[in-house]
Amino acid sequence: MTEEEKINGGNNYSASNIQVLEGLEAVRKRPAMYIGDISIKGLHHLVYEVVDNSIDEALAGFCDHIEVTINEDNSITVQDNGRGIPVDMHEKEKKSALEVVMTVLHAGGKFDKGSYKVSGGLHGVGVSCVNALSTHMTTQVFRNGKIYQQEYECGHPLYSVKEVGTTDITGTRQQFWPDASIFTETVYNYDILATRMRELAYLNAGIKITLTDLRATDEEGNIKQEVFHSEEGLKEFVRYVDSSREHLMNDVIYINTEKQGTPVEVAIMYNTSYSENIHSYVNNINTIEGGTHLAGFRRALTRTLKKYAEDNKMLEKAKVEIAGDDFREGLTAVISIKVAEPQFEGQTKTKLGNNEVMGAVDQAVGEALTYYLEEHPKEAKLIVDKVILAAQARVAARKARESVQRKSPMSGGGMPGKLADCSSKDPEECELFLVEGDSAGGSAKQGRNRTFQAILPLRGKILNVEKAMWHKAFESDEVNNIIQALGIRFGVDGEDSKEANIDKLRYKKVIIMTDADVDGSHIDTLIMTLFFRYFPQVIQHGYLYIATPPLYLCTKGKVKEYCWTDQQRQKFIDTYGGGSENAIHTQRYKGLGEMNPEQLWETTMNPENRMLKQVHLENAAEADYIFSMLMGEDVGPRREFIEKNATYANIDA
Ligand code: 0RA
Repeated sequence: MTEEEKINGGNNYSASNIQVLEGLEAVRKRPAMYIGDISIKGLHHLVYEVVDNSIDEALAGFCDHIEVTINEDNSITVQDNGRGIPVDMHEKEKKSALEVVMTVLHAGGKFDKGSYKVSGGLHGVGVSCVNALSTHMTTQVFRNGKIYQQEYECGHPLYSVKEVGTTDITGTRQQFWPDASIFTETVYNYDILATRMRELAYLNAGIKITLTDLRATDEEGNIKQEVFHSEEGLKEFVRYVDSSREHLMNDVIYINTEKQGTPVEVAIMYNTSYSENIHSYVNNINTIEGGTHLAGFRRALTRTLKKYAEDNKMLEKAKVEIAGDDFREGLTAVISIKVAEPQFEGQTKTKLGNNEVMGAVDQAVGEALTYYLEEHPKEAKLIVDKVILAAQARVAARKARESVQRKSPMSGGGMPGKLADCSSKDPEECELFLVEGDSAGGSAKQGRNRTFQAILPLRGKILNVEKAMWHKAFESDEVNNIIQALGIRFGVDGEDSKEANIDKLRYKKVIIMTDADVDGSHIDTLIMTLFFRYFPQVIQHGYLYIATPPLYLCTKGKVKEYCWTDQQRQKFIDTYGGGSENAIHTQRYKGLGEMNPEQLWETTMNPENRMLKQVHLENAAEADYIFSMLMGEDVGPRREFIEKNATYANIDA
């Protein structure tokens, strides 16, 4: 840019646009209000926001390829082959439409795109937010045979939209550099972006999304790149999520229709597992809290299967009352609907409130499922048999629970005998440590701050709930102890249900504390599986953590330092031993048991010093896929996955 352009830019944008600048300043002042948070999560949401606009253009029917590139300097480029953002003069704002889109909050909605734009929630805040939170952004529009360009710093245009060349393509190209003074983290994670791009490709059949990482080349100099593209949409999504499960049906039940003006897409598969996995989306947003679309789906499923089973006299021999939950054991489904004006409710604004949607989904699923059952009697019988088995297991589970509550050795208040509770009763400040083994449990009890830290020792490997029927979990002492200690109840008002109720959760920090070895990380995974399958709300609220005991204690004379990594240990040796290990004493901790209570407190339990890893649930469908593969029956895909990923790091990413 020439000096002259800079001056022009200044003249054009300083005086007359105070309101606009204030808008973007607000985003920079309170970024979390607009993009959720300023951590690694928010950093990745910037990409989703830009890609969303291209997806909208694709849904309008004008774009079928989106290229996302992580550049070497951790900037991101998103290019689509749509019509290109309009560049003509915007009547009211008296400047290029492109500039309005890039610099005015929520400007996206001012164009009549006639598609399903989201209001509220994490998405749909507009590309101007990304612009505001980037030190630099460059937009190029390929349109009318010309290339138009504008650049910005922290959302402020550096010059008016200008022509920079000619072209024979159409589309929009955005490149942005996230502001390191705003985000706590500015290095992009390929896997996080890949997971979302894969999901978007399944949710929007026919669109090709190319993800390229220019930071990473393999030994042969090949650039890391994946193309996500699905012709069959949700049908393939369900196959992917369920790929390591054994299916009850030949193929996915697939519904793609429009009811009462609402596009409804649903894919359903029954498998031999014991969990219910329904993933629902509204306008490509994962509605983890459910809502009216999910309610409509459940209602149709229950009504249709029940009627089919009754009409065919299949329930008479069952001798148990079938509950709603029973119809969903071993069910994997994805529901994706588009709503013009979605109302998002709930704690995380991911619960759909629109009432008119319930009937639309109910009708679509009811009709299609009725037809399927009539056409596939063999598979219908397998499904109904499975439902009856689930009902019997549920009744057995209730009996197991009741007998535990009657006879098990509980300390005061119905708490497990092994629990060393804290004195505070305020969940906000209370922490529960789930500790591997009685001996480490003993050290933790001695080392803890008993005001707010409770200890529950666990005997070795807990039950793998991925492979166990529902009632088996309630026959396990360890699982029961965890449920009792946490204060989790199942079902509301005494009604039988698999839905956990965490209203009376007794600790808002639950910390898994295991040895830093292979067995320890296996136990971590078993416990995370239990939480994910039985009470995912605890993870969703961010209450589940993993403690990280140090690997070494390094000593030189009076200087003592705990080290969590080999690099930290090497640094100690370099600093205090002149690079020689001889003058240094390093003690390697193999297990928690090797630390005395004071050391355990100091390194792993004291909030002042400890380092906790929070367990995140960023993408439920992907977590479902990973847990079923890691912990399920089928070993083939598990081996492949572990070989590809080498560590378990992905499951808490
Ligand atoms: C408004 C109107 C038109 C296209 C777009 C927005 C548009 C926005 C983005 C954002 C990323 N890629 C995009 N591609 C298109 C239609 C203008 C016309 O009538 O040609």
